[in-house]
Amino acid sequence: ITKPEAKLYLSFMYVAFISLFIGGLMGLLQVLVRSGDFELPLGIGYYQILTLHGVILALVLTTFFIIGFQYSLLGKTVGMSDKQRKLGWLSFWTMTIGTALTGTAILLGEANVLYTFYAPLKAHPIFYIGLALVVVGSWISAFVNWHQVYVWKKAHPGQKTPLLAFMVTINMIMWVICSIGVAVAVLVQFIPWSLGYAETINVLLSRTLFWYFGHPLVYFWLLPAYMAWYAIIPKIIGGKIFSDSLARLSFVLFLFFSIPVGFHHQLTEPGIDPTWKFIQVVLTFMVIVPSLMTAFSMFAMFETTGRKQGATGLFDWFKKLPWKDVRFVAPFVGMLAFIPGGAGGIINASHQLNTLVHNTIWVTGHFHLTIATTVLLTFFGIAYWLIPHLTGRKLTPKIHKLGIYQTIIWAVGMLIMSGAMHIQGLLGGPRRSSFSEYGGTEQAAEWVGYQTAQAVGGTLLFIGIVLMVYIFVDLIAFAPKGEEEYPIAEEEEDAQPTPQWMENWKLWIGITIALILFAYTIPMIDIIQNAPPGSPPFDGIL
Ligand code: HAS
Repeated sequence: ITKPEAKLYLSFMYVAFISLFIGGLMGLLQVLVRSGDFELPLGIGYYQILTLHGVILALVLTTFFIIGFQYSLLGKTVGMSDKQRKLGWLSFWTMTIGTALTGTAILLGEANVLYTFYAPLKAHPIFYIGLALVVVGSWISAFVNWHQVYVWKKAHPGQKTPLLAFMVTINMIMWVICSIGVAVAVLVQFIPWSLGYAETINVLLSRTLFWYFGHPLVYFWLLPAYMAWYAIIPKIIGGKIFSDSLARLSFVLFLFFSIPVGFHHQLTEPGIDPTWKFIQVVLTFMVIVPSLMTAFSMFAMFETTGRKQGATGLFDWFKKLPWKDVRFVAPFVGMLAFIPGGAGGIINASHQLNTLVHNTIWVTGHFHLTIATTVLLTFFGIAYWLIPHLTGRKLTPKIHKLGIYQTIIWAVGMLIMSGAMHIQGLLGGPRRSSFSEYGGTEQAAEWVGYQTAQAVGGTLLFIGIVLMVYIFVDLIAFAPKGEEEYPIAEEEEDAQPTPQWMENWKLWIGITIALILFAYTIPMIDIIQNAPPGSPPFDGIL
């Protein structure tokens, strides 16, 4: 990786880690407020900090980390030209300006609409314009990524695209197809409405367009973590990729089934025919399959590697894993968290069970296990080698140790916070609410202990964030100069060759679009034709 390239990739990382700190601080304030023992000073509103927390962590940190990481993967596997790098900067600045606009609207208290910005909650137009710029910037990066792969393919006719480049291509195809939904909602519905050109807004249409985007969004977060699990972790533990074809197939399945499933976020919403909800629930169960394939693949890779290193018996291979290497330990804890996190997702997706957990703080517990543990710990695992690789420094034994403490603090904090959220959710505790005794009801009194536990867990998580930011700064500026490897694994020697049809992009995109049209056309016509008179804006009490 050349110096100018490293500068580009690092810029994305700076924004990601600054976001981590700001978003984490907002999270700390929230759990403290919800414990009932703390009040926000200076007239700051609960929904102001909740919006900042959600937007800056779920949308900004993730997108910046992912795009920076993906650029580096492609730079490493297929190369990056000067022109592509310049366009890379264009994507960075477009996204950064968008983030600054959106952030300003939130900080001024003009956008207390949370990260899902459901209508009829209404924000200042700058909030939506900023978000639109973030999406446009990410599209520029998608086109740069595809161009990088295209140029490589032209220079290497008949060769299969390197696995990581194939994975980035899929993730960005999924991202562009799904973000068209949110772009339409923002440009056609929200911006004209917030500017006063449209008096009303079709609420159900805006929510449906949001979730058409919102569910694949969670896989846009997950797939870069899977890239590391499939193709980087094997190298770190001294093994090889279990199966190149299986890894590619699981990514293709994600492309098919990530998008036509948004209704599982809208199961309790009126105005959508139950048949279509049922169909999208079935498709949701299909998107579980590639994660189960990944789980299988990880176990197989761990066991094969351990046995090659001399492990015998049923579970000896487990001991052979490099337990002192933070590049492995952090993502591994992330994998462990995905076992309950994924099981929770399956519960959410089951229509009848969803009626129990929907809009309760159980859902918050679910996504703190998935995005805030599985994905984030994997991103930290990547940062431990990527940052020193880019800055020309060494990951020292001291940082390995600190990183393992960081992982433990995170795991314990999350166990307490997310565990308490799951239980409180089952007891009916609502999500997205500040502290309240609800008029002294008995049920609300039951929740208070769990809210205190969330404050304890959340405080530990904030300590974890401070430690992670310290590690980041160390790897940027203070760690000793040296070379850190960019670990990309090879395939097993006896692997079957990956079939040519794996790269039939027209077929993959064709099937994806056909599934989307099948799952969405009729309900969308229904939602548009039978729209009730639009809702007036609701921006009174926040
Ligand atoms: Fe989810 C709500 C369903 C996965 C994130 N989800 C959310 C929200 C977020 C989110 C942010 O159906 C809240 C949105 C909002 O604000 O309203 N989710 C699922 C399903 C899955 C799933 C079926 N979610 C994720 C991932 C996320 C994420 C991943 C972020 C990255 N989710 C839902 C539903 C709702 C929902 C409903 C709406 C709820 C409502 O009513 O509002 C599946 O993809 C999960 C499949 C995963 C597995 C796990 C496989 C396990 C693996 C680990 C293996 C471990 C190893 C370790 C190898 C089946 C791969 C080795 C261990 C040794 C011991 C050696």
